Amino acid sequence: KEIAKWNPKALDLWEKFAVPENDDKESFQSSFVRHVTSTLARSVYNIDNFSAYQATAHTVRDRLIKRWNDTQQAHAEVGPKRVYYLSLEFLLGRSLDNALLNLGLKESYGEGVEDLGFRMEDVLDQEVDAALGNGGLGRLAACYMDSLATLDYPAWGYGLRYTYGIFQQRLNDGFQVEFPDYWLNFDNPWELPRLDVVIDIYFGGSVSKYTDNNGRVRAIWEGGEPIQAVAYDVPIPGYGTKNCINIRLWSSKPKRKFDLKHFNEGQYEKAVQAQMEAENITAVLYPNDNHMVGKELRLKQQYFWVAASLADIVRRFKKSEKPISDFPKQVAIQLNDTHPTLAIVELQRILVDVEGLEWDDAWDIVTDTFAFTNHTILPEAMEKWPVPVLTYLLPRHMQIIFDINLFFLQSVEKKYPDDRDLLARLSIIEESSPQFVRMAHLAIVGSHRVNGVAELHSNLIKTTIFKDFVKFFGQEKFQNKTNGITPRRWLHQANPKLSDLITEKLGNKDWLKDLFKLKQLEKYVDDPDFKKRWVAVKGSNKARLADYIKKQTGISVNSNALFDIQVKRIHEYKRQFMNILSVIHRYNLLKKMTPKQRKETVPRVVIFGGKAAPGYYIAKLVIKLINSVADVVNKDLSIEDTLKVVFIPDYNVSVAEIIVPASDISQHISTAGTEASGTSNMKFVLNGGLILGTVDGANIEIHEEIGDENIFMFGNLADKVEDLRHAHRYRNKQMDPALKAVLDDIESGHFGDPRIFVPLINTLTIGKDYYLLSDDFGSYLRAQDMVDEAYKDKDEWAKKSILCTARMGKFSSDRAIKEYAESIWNVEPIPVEEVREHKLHE
Ligand code: F58
Repeated sequence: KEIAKWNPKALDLWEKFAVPENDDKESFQSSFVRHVTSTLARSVYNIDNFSAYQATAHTVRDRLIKRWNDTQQAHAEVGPKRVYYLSLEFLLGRSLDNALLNLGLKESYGEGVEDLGFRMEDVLDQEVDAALGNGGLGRLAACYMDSLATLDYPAWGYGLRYTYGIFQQRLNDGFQVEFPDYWLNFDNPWELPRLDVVIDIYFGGSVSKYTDNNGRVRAIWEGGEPIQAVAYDVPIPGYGTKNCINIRLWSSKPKRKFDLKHFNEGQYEKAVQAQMEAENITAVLYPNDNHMVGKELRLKQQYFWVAASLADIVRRFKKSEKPISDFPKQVAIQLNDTHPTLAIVELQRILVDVEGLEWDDAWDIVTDTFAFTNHTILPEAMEKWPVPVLTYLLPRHMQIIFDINLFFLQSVEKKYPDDRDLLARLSIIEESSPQFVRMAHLAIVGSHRVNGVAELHSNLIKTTIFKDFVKFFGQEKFQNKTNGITPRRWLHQANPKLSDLITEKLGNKDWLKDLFKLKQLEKYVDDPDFKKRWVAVKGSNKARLADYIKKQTGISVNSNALFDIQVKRIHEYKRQFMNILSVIHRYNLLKKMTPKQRKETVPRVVIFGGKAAPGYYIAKLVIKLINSVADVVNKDLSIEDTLKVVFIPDYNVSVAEIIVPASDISQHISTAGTEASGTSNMKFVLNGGLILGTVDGANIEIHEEIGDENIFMFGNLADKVEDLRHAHRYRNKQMDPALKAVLDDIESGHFGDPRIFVPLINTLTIGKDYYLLSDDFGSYLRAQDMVDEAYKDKDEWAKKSILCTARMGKFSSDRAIKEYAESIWNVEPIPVEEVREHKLHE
């Protein structure tokens, strides 16, 4: 408006030169060449695949920014309730292919690139993954952002911009070695630095009390050291919509560039120390999966992130000029696990200390705003922080936590007088020496909804770790939201051939927005031509994986063999150890067979992949054992290619996109009750791979959807696990003979120096076999036999594969997000295009 007043003709110019919406081939090519010459300072004479990737990425980025701006403007216009997803991890993977597909540009830009002398495949392959996450939890956050954007929800993600993402894994003599993942080495076209969005975050200092004009005692926190949080925005485009949402990642930066006092005293090192410490906060992603490490820096990361995010959220709310009591009507905040729990305390602090609200009024706003998702039941993963550390870093927050606990325990006591044990069990403070703050307790008390991530898991947390909270708060507060995955990345992008075949059969791409439409594929299960094409797609995906394996490991595998895959973080509860033990068992059987018997068996390629946390000794030994077994088996010509074992190094999102479409069988074999949900199980089945799994996590619901005939389930049930653990101590000698034979084989030195594996084997013998490998080994082997038998009937197998895909509608992250939106957040979609058109007509 100001510009129009000053120069009435200016707006016409702005209109004329607005970023062109043109998505045709020529517009792409002109933009590509412009970026090569202006952005990259290169020319046709010195451009390689990497520069071609950069030029393509920048062209797409221009389009994304346009949508991003339009979306933010439309939201500002309507002023809707927004949802904020706070996650310490967003495991996005690559962005270019995804953006091209979601924006509908893949074809025209693909042709455009080819005309200019490049192959789109090679161009896409230049991108490094954004690997700001460990595993399931971080990838779930990325799938949820895709669904939020696709379903037109006004949503924001908030996280940290780590300089180093999850480490790169390489193998040295079969052992894992870790290398830093410096993903920002080259420019990152997928982020928009917002150097003007800067927030000061304080640590330390002290609290003093004063009496305000109304005679009320108030607290002020002062004297802390400031560190700056700088915003970097990552646009997330929806599929088949103009909606483009934002993930805001914070990067830490020193407030003052230099400590002049030290510098003038000639202490240069001290002068830069503060600067380095500030930058350290967002330097590195902690590489643990399902395990708490109580590092002070980790706690600083958590507070830095939630304080910056809340300041940003409150600032945006205040622009609406609504009364502060309307906050929960405008803002829903989802806590992805307990990592952002300090946000509850920070909002209470802002409302009471800064806005001057009464405690109870503030607390109602806080609890109406937050909801909390739990992702694990494992005790070693539960976050707790020592009170002395919190007191020193965040003195005011520690006082507030004590007050929250006091008022909470008073209300418990009122309802259940004389139950001191109940008070101790529910308390947010663990009364040990030193005391600890139990973050899950704080998250439950400060939220209006708590959810688990699959039915079994949600029921288990209600009856075990959170049982007392259910008794106090009632059932309604505790819900289930079964996880989901985005079909855009995990079928359309990762498996283009299958996606094309499905689209051809169904007549359109509507299934990508309504996955239940896949049901229509069931009509064709007995159509020989369709089955043949379905099998051919699987075959070509297996050939693609075989090529990748050859390139990465040098191992040649036969792509007509059964591909049996277990890829996920390496953890004792996930039982990769049990898998490799069964491989040894298989190998020994094959060796004993006559050539004729061998000819009748189903050849297998057993594929592993996954990272072990750098400090997780037993998990690292599992990787070594897999590689040692692979060395022996793959060299043994006597078994005539009936078995190969492969460990694919550096498993990550983009590698998963090659692996997932290529499975015949994938394994999800956690001890019952330990895997909260699992999400790779969904990805494999959606791509027509069958699963071999335990009665755990989302396997159970997948089984319900796809039916008995299409899944191989085995093992003890969750309700037996506790008793079996107790029984164990007495019965080492009765170990399953097949298991014992395999352990003997390792100990005999058949797979290299057996001394290396002693601590691993001890987990089953001297240890208590906590994850019950001995109890499940027999039924596991029987299930494996059933897989072999079933695979012999190729026609039946093809039918199972089709039915798997056809029945996976439930596991779209769109379904999950709609459930969150309707029964937790109370937010509505805002169709950006409609808002803009409406605005134009005004
Ligand atoms: C995973 N948790 C669950 N945590 O293990 C898996 O069953 C579930 O499907 C998935 O969440 C999504 O709900 C998980 O990945 C982590 O990686 C945390 C990272 C930060 C430290 C603690 C573990």
